[in-house]
Amino acid sequence: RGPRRCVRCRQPAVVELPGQRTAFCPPCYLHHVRQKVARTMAEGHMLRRGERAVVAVSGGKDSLCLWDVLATAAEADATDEAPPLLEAPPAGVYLDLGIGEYSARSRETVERFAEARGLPLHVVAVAEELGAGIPEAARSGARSACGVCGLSKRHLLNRFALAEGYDVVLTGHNLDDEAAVLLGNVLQWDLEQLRRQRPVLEGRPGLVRRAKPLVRTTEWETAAYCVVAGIDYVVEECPMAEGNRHLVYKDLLARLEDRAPGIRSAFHRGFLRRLQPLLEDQLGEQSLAGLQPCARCGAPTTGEVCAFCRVAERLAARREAGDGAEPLSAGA
Ligand code: Q46
Ligand code: ZN
Repeated sequence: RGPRRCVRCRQPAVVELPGQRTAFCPPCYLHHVRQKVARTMAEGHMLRRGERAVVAVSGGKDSLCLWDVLATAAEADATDEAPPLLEAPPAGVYLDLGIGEYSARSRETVERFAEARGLPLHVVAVAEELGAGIPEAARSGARSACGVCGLSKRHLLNRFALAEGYDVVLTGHNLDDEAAVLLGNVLQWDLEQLRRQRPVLEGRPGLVRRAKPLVRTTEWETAAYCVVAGIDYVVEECPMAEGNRHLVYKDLLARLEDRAPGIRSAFHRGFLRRLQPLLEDQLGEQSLAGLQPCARCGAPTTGEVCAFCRVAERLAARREAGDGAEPLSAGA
């Protein structure tokens, strides 16, 4: 048996997809990922013609892969097989989380990527908006680092997109992430989180649409894309991730996938087809009805003051009281 051949052009293959009987040469592999993303976006109605999108970039493989795919698609000529996603290469927005060296390296990586391709990049510093970077914010109270980080990302990306007039924020969540979040939500039977776990969260007054074009693309595929496309990305994990349950779920699913190739995708796809629509029917209206504008910032929230503003107020109060040095709350 000779060397494996690319399934598209019959040249020698360099990328063999685990669990799938396909292999590609470098250009056809990039084409394959771009096609998959284009299809996911079209089927999910993630972007409508003429809309402005911004890509949330972290410096990791997923978000840089996504940004590259979208920038390339916008430049592809109209006869290319991939349907055009955007009229112009999209801007990126980088959220500086204030996590020491890790954030500094991530920012440099994103800036280099943007500069080399002539893509517009915005930077939002969490410390400026929240009053402290993620590590300090986590030390100040009831939420874990990843808890404050997640809510700050959602809040600040939305605020940025609203202020700049973007129609949609695109994020680099991949299939491995989505399946791990799904497993976590199922283990807790968190029905409200399950209802909200969709590739597209439609916009409404005060909330910009959010979409995840990589929901069908695995982490392995985005890493391979970056290697083949020559994209330099931050390989190290965020130092605050330690002890994060998400990583445990991800690891469990990766081990399952080794034994039963395709199971992760079947798990996630089955949920989106079978269970999520039922939850939306049952719980959708009810959860929309409970939203009102935050008394401080106006963002839609279920309470009087949104979670982001509550953390910011807590930080400000501590600073006023002059105690910034409380130990990390265990297991928070
Ligand atoms: S960046 Fe933020 Fe992640 Fe770091 S603090 Fe946790 S949530 S692990 S994607
Ligand atoms: Zn608020």
